[in-house]
Amino acid sequence: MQFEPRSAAPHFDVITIGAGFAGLHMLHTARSMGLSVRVYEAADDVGGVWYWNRYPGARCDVESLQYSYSFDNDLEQEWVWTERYAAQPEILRYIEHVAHRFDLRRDICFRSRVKQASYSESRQRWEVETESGDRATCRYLVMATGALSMPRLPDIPGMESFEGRIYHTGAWPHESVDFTGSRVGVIGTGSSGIQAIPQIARQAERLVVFQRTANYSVPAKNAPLEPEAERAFKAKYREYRALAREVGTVYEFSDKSAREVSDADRLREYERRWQRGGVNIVHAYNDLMRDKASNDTIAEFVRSKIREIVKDPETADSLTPKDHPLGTKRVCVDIGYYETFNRDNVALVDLKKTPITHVGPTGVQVGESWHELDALVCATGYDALTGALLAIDVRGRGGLQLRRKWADGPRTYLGLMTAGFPNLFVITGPGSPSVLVNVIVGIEHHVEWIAECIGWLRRHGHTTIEATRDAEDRWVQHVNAAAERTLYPMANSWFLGANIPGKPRVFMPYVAKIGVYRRECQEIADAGYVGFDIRPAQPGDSR
Ligand code: N01
Repeated sequence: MQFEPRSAAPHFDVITIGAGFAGLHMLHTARSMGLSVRVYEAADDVGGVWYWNRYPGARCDVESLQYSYSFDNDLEQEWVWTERYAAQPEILRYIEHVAHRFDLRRDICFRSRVKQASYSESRQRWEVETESGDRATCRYLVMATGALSMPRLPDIPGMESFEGRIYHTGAWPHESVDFTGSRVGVIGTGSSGIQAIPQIARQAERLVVFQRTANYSVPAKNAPLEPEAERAFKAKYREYRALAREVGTVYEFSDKSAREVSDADRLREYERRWQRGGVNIVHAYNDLMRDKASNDTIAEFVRSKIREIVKDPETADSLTPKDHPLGTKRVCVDIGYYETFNRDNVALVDLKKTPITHVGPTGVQVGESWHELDALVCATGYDALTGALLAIDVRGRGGLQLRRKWADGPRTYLGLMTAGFPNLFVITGPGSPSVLVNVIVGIEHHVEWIAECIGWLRRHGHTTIEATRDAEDRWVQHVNAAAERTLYPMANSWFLGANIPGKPRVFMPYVAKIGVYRRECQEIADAGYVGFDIRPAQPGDSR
C-alpha cells in the first residue's frame, strides 16, 4: 500500500513522533537550527511516560538533580526539586515548565496518534499520517516514541470477564483512584508494582499481590531535598553533567572486584550503600554485572535483608529472588516494599508455586484458591524498546515494512538508524544504551548526534543518509557480543523481549558505558559518517 499525500499536506524539515523528554528536546534543538518542525503526540499534553504513569507511588529511581535536561544552564539552575527522588506530578510539572519556557507547544499536534509513515523514494520525503487522517511530509523523521510506552495487559484467561475495575500502571486514569474499602489485586512486581504496592496497601481494605518472579529491590531512602544540598550540587552541575555523559548516572563507582576484598569489608560496604539508598549499591564493585560469583555476594546480601524485614518465613522465601543474578532485571528502588508484606491486610500469592488459573467476573482463581476482588491493577510492563515503533506502520525504501524487517528482532546501526529507511532516526532505540542509562543522558546524546548529522548533510548539500546493511550487521554483532560478556542474558527480562510471548529473544540495549558509545558514534560522524550511504540533493531540491 503506497501512501498518497494530498497536495495540501504541509511539509516540514523534521517531523518528530512523541512529546516526552526526547521529542521536546528534539523539537527545541531542531528549531534552534532554523529547521521547521512538527511534533505529533497521542496524548492531550506533553510528558510522554510521565503523562501516563500516574499510578500511586510513581516516581523516578534516578535522583532528581540528575534526572533533568542539561542543555540549558539557566533551566537547571532555576528549577527547584523538592525530593531526592521526584514523584510523577513533580516530573510532569518540570516537563510542562520546559514546554512553556521554550514555547514548544505551538509546534505540537496533540491527540494525534501516528498510524503510518512511508518513505517516498521519488520525493525523498517521509509521508506521515495520523489516525484522524492528518497528513504531513518531512525530510527527516525522528521517532521519539519511548522505550517503555506500550503498556501490556497480561493474557490471562478470562481477563475480559472481570466486572470490577481494571487498571494498567502505564495508562493510569487522570482522575484520582480511591481504593478505600476495596479488595485490590496487583499483578506484577517490577519497578511499577513495587512502587504502587505499598501505597495501595495503605488505602485498600485488602491487597493481594500476584507475583510471578521475585525481584531484587533496594530502599530509596527518599527524603526532602535540603536546599543546602541542592545548592552544593548545582554549584558543580557542569562537573556532574560531564561525568554523567561518561557514565550515564553518577554513582560512587569502584575500581575493585568484589572478590578482592574480605567478606567483612564487603558486607560493610553493602550495608553502607543500603543505608544510603538507591541503585548506588549495584556499583559497590566493578564486576558485579560480569562475574557470577561476585554477583552472588550482593544478591545474597539483598536476600538476607528480605529475610530480616519480612516476618513470615514463607512469604519472605517467596519474595526472595533465586532464579536470576541481581541487576539482570532492572533493580527496583522502593519505599517500604518488603515491609508492606508485614501488614495484616496484604497477602502474597506466589505464582511460581501455583499459576493463575483464570480471572472470573469477581476475582482471580489460583489453583484451589479463589481471591474475591473489586479492582485489578496490572503492573505487567511494556512491549519494550520496539513496541511503540512497530505500532506505527513504518515503510521504507521499496515499501519495506519495519515490522517485517524486524520480525526476527530489531536491527539498527548505532541504535540510531536502520538500513532501508533513509532519514529515519530513532531516539533511545534498540542497539543503543537507552534503558540501561539515565534515559535523559541517552536522549540528549541522541538529539545532539541527530542534529549534528542533519546540519552536516545540509552543509554538504546531501539529502539522504541511510545505514548500510554491512555496517548494521557489524553493529548488531557488536551489541550482542557486548551483552554476552555480561550476566544480563541470564534473566528472562524485557531487555530480551522475554515478557512478550512470541517476541524474538534478542538482547536489545547496548551494554557499553555511554561514554564509550558516545565516542563510537562521534568517530563515525567525524570520519564522514562511515557505514552510511549518503546521497546528494537532486537538482532544484532546496530541503
Ligand atoms: O514492568 P516490568 P514495570 N502474569 O516488565 C509481571 C521502568 N520504570 O512497569 O518478571 C503474572 O519490569 C512480570 O513478571 P515476570 C523501568 O525501567 C521505571 O514494572 O515477567 N505476572 C513482572 O513482575 C522498569 O524496569 C520506574 O515473571 C506477569 C511485572 O509483571 C520498566 O519501566 C518506575 C504477567 C512487569 O514488570 C518496566 O517496569 C516504573 C502475567 N501474565 C517503571 N505478565 C522508575 O523510574 C507480566 N507479569 C522508578
